[in-house]
Amino acid sequence: MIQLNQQNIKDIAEIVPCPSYDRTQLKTGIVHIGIGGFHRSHQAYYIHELLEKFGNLNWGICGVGIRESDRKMYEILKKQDGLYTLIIQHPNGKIASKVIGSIKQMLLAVDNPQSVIEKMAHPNTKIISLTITEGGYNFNPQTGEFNFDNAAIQSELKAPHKPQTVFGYLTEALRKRKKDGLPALSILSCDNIPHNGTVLRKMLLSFAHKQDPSIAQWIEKEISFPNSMVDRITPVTSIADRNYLEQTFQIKDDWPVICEPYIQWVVEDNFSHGRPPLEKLGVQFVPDVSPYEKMKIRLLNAGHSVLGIPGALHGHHTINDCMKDPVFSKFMRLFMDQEATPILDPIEGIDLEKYKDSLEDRFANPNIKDAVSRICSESSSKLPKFLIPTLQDNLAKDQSIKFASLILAAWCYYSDKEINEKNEALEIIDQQRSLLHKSASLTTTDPLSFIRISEIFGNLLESQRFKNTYTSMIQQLYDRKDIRSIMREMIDA
Ligand code: CS2
Repeated sequence: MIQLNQQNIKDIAEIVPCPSYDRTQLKTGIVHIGIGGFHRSHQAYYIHELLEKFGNLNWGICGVGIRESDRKMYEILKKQDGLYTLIIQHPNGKIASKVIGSIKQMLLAVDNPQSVIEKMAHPNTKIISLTITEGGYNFNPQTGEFNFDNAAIQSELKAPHKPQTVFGYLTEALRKRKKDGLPALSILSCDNIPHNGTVLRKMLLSFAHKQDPSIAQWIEKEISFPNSMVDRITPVTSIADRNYLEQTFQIKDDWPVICEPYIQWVVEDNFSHGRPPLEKLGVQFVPDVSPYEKMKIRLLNAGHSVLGIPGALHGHHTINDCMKDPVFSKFMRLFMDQEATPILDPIEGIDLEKYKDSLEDRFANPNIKDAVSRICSESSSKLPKFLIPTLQDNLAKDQSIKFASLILAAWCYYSDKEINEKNEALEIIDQQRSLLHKSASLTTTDPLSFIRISEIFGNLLESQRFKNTYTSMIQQLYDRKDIRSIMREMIDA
């Protein structure tokens, strides 16, 4: 067995493709906060390909973990000198593995906060990018305003030199850049949030303004926050994936990444201090990302939840299992055709029918095995971005709402019972799990209790049509009609 690390790279290169560029010469041009599977299958992959094919060594990545829960990744990447294997799983069974070398190092903020600030404020750093999940932006979904009632935020406001959250770190690092007379940089959000750059800018400015108005002014004037749409399905790495590398290649990689072959990145071309020439690899730089991100979030991400939530309740374990079930795949397509597509604007050069067909193929990839538990995780921050706006748009336009409403009713039932219809415990990962459970468990006395969580559902209760549709679905579920039968009746209607 060969341990994946820089020292063994020559031996490993005889088995799987490895970086051919000189990693010792790599400079850190990008500091990335949130080194999970997705960053490693997407941005770090693109940068690796850039280094590999065009040898532009100024764009290496330094990963940053802000939370204690990032320690495992930190330790593994440290042991492996930032190297990891990307395993690309094609639907036809072909597997393409390669070792990615674009992450030069990783820093763990809880251990060494100063090293993170210095790296962000280093003259070579031109971009700080982020994948901090939909919930990481710390805003109230109902008002869209920054949430100051957060204990960590409160403590950083009082002690600017002791940052704890992304907002504290960014502000402290930018303060140092300004003080050192360094040029500004770009802060690039790579999360599935509509107008992700604009939202991040607004949140950071709210925070910075309260902490130090002079730095807020500087950020407002100097820093760009490009919006971007990111896409590559990246399931959670399983033990079987690690075993695959060990058994097939005798390579020991403690945290490889699995992904589909498809990859897309559409970025607003608005960078304060330069950017890597990723257009050479097919990244689309456009003046306005909004139509692309809306299409992706309202079709792909929502489509995932439309399969995942009822899928979990029924007892399907993966998204491809849901797609194999004709009731689920048809239901999802009808949701896309009848509820999501009508609220999308046409996009030049994109045929929405083909896009939806390709989503069906991607979801059905039998080798991705994307767990419904990953899709359902943090639904409380995903659905207000992926699904509820579609419901609201359709209510306003008097269009179909039944498919999306069933997903909310199913989510209520799922949150109340916390077991699936086969009596197996659901794996529920959600910061709001107890609130969701508490509200859902009042449903038998108040059928709308779940929807009263206004931070998630906004003003849905103002619509009588929604209340009627949702209540009739809740009744069916609580009368113990199984989710699949309800879906089947809806697709047959
Ligand atoms: C998924 C996304 O988390 C989710 O619910 O829909 O992670 C999705 O797989 C990616 O955005 C694909 O680009």
